[in-house]
Amino acid sequence: MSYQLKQTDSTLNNNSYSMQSTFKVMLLGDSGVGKTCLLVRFKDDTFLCGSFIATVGIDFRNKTIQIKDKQVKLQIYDTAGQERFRSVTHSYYRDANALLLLYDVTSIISFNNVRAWLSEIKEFAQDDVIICLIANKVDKIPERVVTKEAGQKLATEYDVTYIETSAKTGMNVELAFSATAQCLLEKELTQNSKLASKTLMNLVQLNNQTHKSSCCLFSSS
Ligand SMILES: Nc1nc2c(ncn2[C@@H]2O[C@H](COP(=O)(O)OP(=O)(O)OP(=O)(O)O)[C@@H](O)[C@H]2O)c(=O)[nH]1
Ligand SMILES: [Mg+2]
Repeated sequence: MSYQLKQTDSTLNNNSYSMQSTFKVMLLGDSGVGKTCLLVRFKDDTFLCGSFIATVGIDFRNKTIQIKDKQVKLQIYDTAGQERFRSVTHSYYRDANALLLLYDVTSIISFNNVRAWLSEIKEFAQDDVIICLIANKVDKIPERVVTKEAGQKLATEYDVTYIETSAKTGMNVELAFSATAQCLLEKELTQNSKLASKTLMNLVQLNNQTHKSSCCLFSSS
Protein backbone atom coordinates (compact mmCIF):
# COMPACT_ATOMS: atom_id res chain seq x y z
CA MET A 1 0.00 0.00 0.00
CA SER A 2 1.26 3.46 -0.85
CA TYR A 3 -0.64 5.63 1.64
CA GLN A 4 1.44 8.34 3.28
CA LEU A 5 1.96 8.15 7.02
CA LYS A 6 0.98 11.56 8.39
CA GLN A 7 -0.29 13.04 11.63
CA THR A 8 -4.05 13.40 11.41
CA ASP A 9 -6.18 16.54 12.02
CA SER A 10 -6.10 18.23 15.41
CA THR A 11 -9.64 16.93 15.87
CA LEU A 12 -8.10 13.47 16.25
CA ASN A 13 -5.89 12.20 19.03
CA ASN A 14 -2.64 14.17 18.84
CA ASN A 15 -0.59 11.13 19.81
CA SER A 16 -2.09 8.85 17.22
CA TYR A 17 -0.60 8.44 13.80
CA SER A 18 -2.78 7.11 11.09
CA MET A 19 -2.69 6.15 7.47
CA GLN A 20 -4.03 9.27 5.80
CA SER A 21 -4.53 10.45 2.26
CA THR A 22 -5.38 14.00 1.21
CA PHE A 23 -7.38 14.89 -1.88
CA LYS A 24 -8.61 18.11 -3.45
CA VAL A 25 -12.25 18.19 -4.48
CA MET A 26 -13.73 21.16 -6.35
CA LEU A 27 -17.37 22.19 -6.55
CA LEU A 28 -18.39 23.68 -9.90
CA GLY A 29 -21.59 24.84 -11.59
CA ASP A 30 -23.72 27.90 -12.26
CA SER A 31 -24.35 30.48 -9.59
CA GLY A 32 -27.23 29.49 -7.31
CA VAL A 33 -27.21 25.73 -7.99
CA GLY A 34 -26.32 25.04 -4.35
CA LYS A 35 -22.55 24.43 -4.20
CA THR A 36 -22.03 26.28 -0.93
CA CYS A 37 -25.13 24.68 0.61
CA LEU A 38 -23.93 21.22 -0.40
CA LEU A 39 -20.57 21.86 1.24
CA VAL A 40 -22.12 23.29 4.42
CA ARG A 41 -24.50 20.31 4.62
CA PHE A 42 -21.56 17.92 4.31
CA LYS A 43 -19.27 19.81 6.69
CA ASP A 44 -21.71 21.00 9.38
CA ASP A 45 -24.90 19.06 8.61
CA THR A 46 -26.95 22.25 8.38
CA PHE A 47 -28.82 24.02 5.59
CA LEU A 48 -28.25 27.64 4.62
CA CYS A 49 -31.77 28.78 3.89
CA GLY A 50 -33.00 32.35 3.53
CA SER A 51 -31.32 34.98 1.39
CA PHE A 52 -28.81 33.70 -1.11
CA ILE A 53 -25.25 35.00 -0.68
CA ALA A 54 -23.18 34.30 -3.78
CA THR A 55 -19.64 33.07 -3.20
CA VAL A 56 -16.91 35.54 -4.10
CA GLY A 57 -13.93 33.97 -5.88
CA ILE A 58 -13.14 30.74 -4.07
CA ASP A 59 -13.50 29.38 -0.56
CA PHE A 60 -12.35 26.12 0.97
CA ARG A 61 -13.12 23.79 3.85
CA ASN A 62 -11.45 20.58 5.06
CA LYS A 63 -13.19 17.48 6.25
CA THR A 64 -11.62 14.19 7.30
CA ILE A 65 -13.63 11.06 6.78
CA GLN A 66 -13.00 7.47 7.66
CA ILE A 67 -13.13 4.89 4.90
CA LYS A 68 -12.58 1.41 6.30
CA ASP A 69 -9.25 1.76 8.17
CA LYS A 70 -8.15 4.91 6.32
CA GLN A 71 -8.41 8.59 7.21
CA VAL A 72 -9.17 10.57 4.08
CA LYS A 73 -8.77 14.32 4.28
CA LEU A 74 -10.83 16.15 1.68
CA GLN A 75 -9.83 19.74 0.87
CA ILE A 76 -13.02 21.00 -0.69
CA TYR A 77 -12.89 24.10 -2.90
CA ASP A 78 -16.18 25.95 -3.21
CA THR A 79 -16.01 28.09 -6.35
CA ALA A 80 -18.10 31.08 -7.36
CA GLY A 81 -20.48 30.24 -10.20
CA GLN A 82 -20.66 33.82 -11.41
CA GLU A 83 -18.97 34.43 -14.78
CA ARG A 84 -16.86 37.34 -13.47
CA PHE A 85 -14.87 34.98 -11.20
CA ARG A 86 -14.16 32.39 -13.88
CA SER A 87 -10.51 33.39 -14.44
CA VAL A 88 -9.82 33.04 -10.69
CA THR A 89 -11.35 29.58 -10.48
CA HIS A 90 -9.66 28.28 -13.65
CA SER A 91 -6.29 28.42 -11.91
CA TYR A 92 -7.48 25.89 -9.30
CA TYR A 93 -8.74 23.22 -11.74
CA ARG A 94 -5.29 21.77 -12.36
CA ASP A 95 -4.76 20.70 -8.74
CA ALA A 96 -8.16 19.09 -8.34
CA ASN A 97 -8.36 15.32 -7.92
CA ALA A 98 -12.14 15.28 -8.28
CA LEU A 99 -14.81 17.68 -9.52
CA LEU A 100 -18.40 17.73 -8.35
CA LEU A 101 -20.31 19.52 -11.13
CA LEU A 102 -23.71 20.70 -9.94
CA TYR A 103 -26.87 21.82 -11.65
CA ASP A 104 -30.22 22.74 -10.18
CA VAL A 105 -33.08 20.43 -11.23
CA THR A 106 -35.44 23.44 -11.19
CA SER A 107 -33.26 25.40 -13.64
CA ILE A 108 -33.05 24.28 -17.26
CA ILE A 109 -30.41 26.96 -17.85
CA SER A 110 -28.10 25.45 -15.24
CA PHE A 111 -28.62 22.02 -16.82
CA ASN A 112 -27.95 23.30 -20.35
CA ASN A 113 -24.77 24.95 -19.09
CA VAL A 114 -23.36 21.60 -17.90
CA ARG A 115 -21.88 21.00 -21.38
CA ALA A 116 -20.03 24.33 -21.21
CA TRP A 117 -18.73 23.43 -17.74
CA LEU A 118 -17.52 20.06 -19.07
CA SER A 119 -15.67 21.89 -21.88
CA GLU A 120 -13.96 24.10 -19.30
CA ILE A 121 -13.04 21.00 -17.31
CA LYS A 122 -11.52 19.44 -20.43
CA GLU A 123 -9.53 22.59 -21.05
CA PHE A 124 -8.27 23.33 -17.53
CA ALA A 125 -8.39 20.17 -15.39
CA GLN A 126 -6.17 17.08 -15.42
CA ASP A 127 -7.15 14.50 -18.06
CA ASP A 128 -7.80 11.80 -15.48
CA VAL A 129 -9.76 13.95 -13.01
CA ILE A 130 -12.73 12.16 -11.42
CA ILE A 131 -16.03 13.87 -12.33
CA CYS A 132 -19.40 13.51 -10.69
CA LEU A 133 -22.53 15.17 -12.10
CA ILE A 134 -24.77 16.30 -9.26
CA ALA A 135 -28.46 17.05 -9.76
CA ASN A 136 -29.21 19.22 -6.72
CA LYS A 137 -32.44 20.54 -5.14
CA VAL A 138 -34.41 17.33 -5.79
CA ASP A 139 -36.53 18.21 -2.74
CA LYS A 140 -38.26 20.84 -4.93
CA ILE A 141 -40.54 18.28 -6.53
CA PRO A 142 -43.27 20.60 -7.95
CA GLU A 143 -40.70 23.00 -9.47
CA ARG A 144 -38.53 20.28 -10.99
CA VAL A 145 -37.99 20.72 -14.75
CA VAL A 146 -34.95 18.50 -15.40
CA THR A 147 -35.86 14.83 -15.14
CA LYS A 148 -33.71 12.08 -13.69
CA GLU A 149 -33.62 10.43 -17.13
CA ALA A 150 -32.25 13.62 -18.78
CA GLY A 151 -29.55 13.91 -16.10
CA GLN A 152 -28.57 10.26 -16.35
CA LYS A 153 -28.46 10.46 -20.16
CA LEU A 154 -26.07 13.40 -20.06
CA ALA A 155 -23.89 11.68 -17.45
CA THR A 156 -23.75 8.53 -19.58
CA GLU A 157 -22.85 10.57 -22.67
CA TYR A 158 -19.83 12.00 -20.84
CA ASP A 159 -19.09 8.78 -18.92
CA VAL A 160 -19.39 10.42 -15.52
CA THR A 161 -21.24 9.39 -12.36
CA TYR A 162 -24.71 10.83 -11.75
CA ILE A 163 -26.02 11.56 -8.25
CA GLU A 164 -29.24 13.29 -7.17
CA THR A 165 -28.88 15.37 -4.00
CA SER A 166 -30.68 17.80 -1.77
CA ALA A 167 -28.58 20.11 0.36
CA LYS A 168 -31.85 20.99 2.10
CA THR A 169 -32.79 17.50 3.28
CA GLY A 170 -29.27 16.07 3.16
CA MET A 171 -30.26 13.37 0.70
CA ASN A 172 -27.16 11.71 -0.82
CA VAL A 173 -24.83 14.53 0.28
CA GLU A 174 -22.65 12.22 2.39
CA LEU A 175 -22.73 9.71 -0.46
CA ALA A 176 -21.49 12.23 -3.04
CA PHE A 177 -18.37 13.08 -1.02
CA SER A 178 -17.70 9.69 0.56
CA ALA A 179 -18.05 7.71 -2.67
CA THR A 180 -15.77 10.26 -4.36
CA ALA A 181 -13.22 9.81 -1.56
CA GLN A 182 -13.36 6.04 -1.88
CA CYS A 183 -12.90 6.34 -5.63
CA LEU A 184 -9.87 8.61 -5.14
CA LEU A 185 -8.35 6.11 -2.71
CA GLU A 186 -8.78 3.40 -5.29
CA LYS A 187 -7.23 5.60 -7.97
CA GLU A 188 -4.24 6.30 -5.69
CA LEU A 189 -3.79 2.58 -5.10
CA THR A 190 -4.29 1.32 -8.62
CA GLN A 191 -3.20 4.39 -10.63
CA ASN A 192 -6.13 3.49 -12.86
CA SER A 193 -8.63 6.33 -13.21
CA LYS A 194 -11.05 4.35 -15.42
CA LEU A 195 -11.30 1.58 -12.82
CA ALA A 196 -11.72 4.17 -10.05
CA SER A 197 -14.52 5.93 -12.01
CA LYS A 198 -16.29 2.59 -12.35
CA THR A 199 -15.96 2.12 -8.58
CA LEU A 200 -17.65 5.47 -8.05
CA MET A 201 -20.52 4.54 -10.38
CA ASN A 202 -20.91 1.15 -8.68
CA LEU A 203 -20.92 2.67 -5.18
CA VAL A 204 -23.65 5.10 -6.16
CA GLN A 205 -25.71 2.38 -7.86
CA LEU A 206 -25.30 0.07 -4.89
CA ASN A 207 -26.36 2.82 -2.53
CA ASN A 208 -29.40 3.65 -4.66
CA GLN A 209 -30.45 0.01 -4.63
CA THR A 210 -29.98 -0.54 -0.91
CA HIS A 211 -30.66 2.85 0.72
CA LYS A 212 -33.33 5.02 -0.81
CA SER A 213 -32.64 8.10 1.34
CA SER A 214 -29.18 8.63 2.85
CA CYS A 215 -25.94 6.74 2.70
CA CYS A 216 -24.59 4.67 5.54
CA LEU A 217 -21.73 2.92 3.78
CA PHE A 218 -19.20 5.31 5.30
CA SER A 219 -18.51 7.16 8.53
CA SER A 220 -17.12 10.67 8.90
CA SER A 221 -15.54 12.87 11.55
N1 LIG B 1 -34.76 23.77 -1.81
C1 LIG B 1 -33.44 23.75 -1.92
N2 LIG B 1 -32.76 24.92 -1.99
C2 LIG B 1 -31.40 24.88 -2.11
C3 LIG B 1 -30.69 23.66 -2.16
N3 LIG B 1 -29.37 23.94 -2.29
C4 LIG B 1 -29.29 25.28 -2.29
N4 LIG B 1 -30.50 25.86 -2.18
C5 LIG B 1 -30.80 27.30 -2.18
O1 LIG B 1 -30.27 27.83 -3.39
C6 LIG B 1 -29.69 29.11 -3.17
C7 LIG B 1 -28.29 29.14 -3.70
O2 LIG B 1 -27.47 28.24 -2.96
P1 LIG B 1 -25.87 28.41 -2.87
O3 LIG B 1 -25.35 27.18 -2.25
O4 LIG B 1 -25.50 29.69 -2.20
O5 LIG B 1 -25.49 28.48 -4.41
P2 LIG B 1 -24.03 28.47 -5.06
O6 LIG B 1 -24.02 27.43 -6.12
O7 LIG B 1 -22.99 28.35 -4.01
O8 LIG B 1 -23.96 29.90 -5.76
P3 LIG B 1 -22.60 30.77 -6.09
O9 LIG B 1 -21.84 30.90 -4.82
O10 LIG B 1 -23.09 32.10 -6.60
O11 LIG B 1 -21.87 30.04 -7.16
C8 LIG B 1 -29.83 29.41 -1.67
O12 LIG B 1 -30.93 30.27 -1.48
C9 LIG B 1 -30.10 28.06 -1.05
O13 LIG B 1 -30.89 28.14 0.11
C10 LIG B 1 -31.44 22.43 -2.11
O14 LIG B 1 -30.91 21.31 -2.17
N5 LIG B 1 -32.80 22.55 -1.99
MG1 LIG C 1 -21.56 29.61 -3.31
